[in-house]
Amino acid sequence: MKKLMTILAMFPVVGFVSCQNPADNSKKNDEQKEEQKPDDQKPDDQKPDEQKPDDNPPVELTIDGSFEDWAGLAKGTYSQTYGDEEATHPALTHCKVYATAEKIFVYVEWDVEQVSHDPGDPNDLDEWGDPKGKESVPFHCYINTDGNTATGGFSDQYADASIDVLLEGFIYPDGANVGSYAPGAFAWNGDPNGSGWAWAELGDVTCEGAGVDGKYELSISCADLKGLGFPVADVFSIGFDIQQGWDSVGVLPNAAPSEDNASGVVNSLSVTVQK
Ligand SMILES: [Ca+2]
Repeated sequence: MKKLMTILAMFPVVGFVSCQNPADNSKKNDEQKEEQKPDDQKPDDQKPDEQKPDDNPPVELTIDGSFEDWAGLAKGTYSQTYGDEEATHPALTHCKVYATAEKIFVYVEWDVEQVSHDPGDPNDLDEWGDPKGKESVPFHCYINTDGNTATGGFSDQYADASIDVLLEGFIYPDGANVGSYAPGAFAWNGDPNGSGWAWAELGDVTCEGAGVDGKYELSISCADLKGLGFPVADVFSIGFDIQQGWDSVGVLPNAAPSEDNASGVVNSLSVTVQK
């Protein structure tokens, strides 16, 4: 919407410049004086873009496990979806996504009755030296970074099958407590619009995460995604899953299976970057 306003705001300026003519009569000069008011006295629609008040400038949300700042976001600046209780994997119940040029912010809720986390024996370590219990609740972000439905894949969970980057991390990093999000990043390396678990390791993407049982917020660094070769387009899309023992129990967006759509798989959630 802001882009459209910018284009509209350009027309009076273009019109004014094209009217400048040294042979203008006095009436014209009076009109020019009227037009040449300082920018800050002009109506909003005649101000240069950089001086126009922006009702909804991009904001930086704080990842601290309290969610008040999400409630303050203006309608239309973020995307959200609610899970269908009849979905095949219904444990994720709601998500909101808000993106700026710097970060993608995610807020997600799940049904704690459907997601157990087993801290396990803290001395029972996996091959990386981490407690095995931490792997009880993997959380994935699937990002169609380029917004292009011809690239990426993973039709298993998203009908548009255009996921370019996967982030894989844990909601309970120590197995016991909700903690920050420190995922690994992977690029789709299957067929375009293909299916299967076909990902190639990319490296690290800086994220933060915080929350409580059933509610979580996280941020993803757009600069890091760009650095790995996956800049985030002005309109991109994203989806999420929460797992138990490496199987999805919650997927968003989702739908109830129907005659036309037996799997209940739907498109990833479209998000417009706020600038
Ligand atoms: Ca894509």
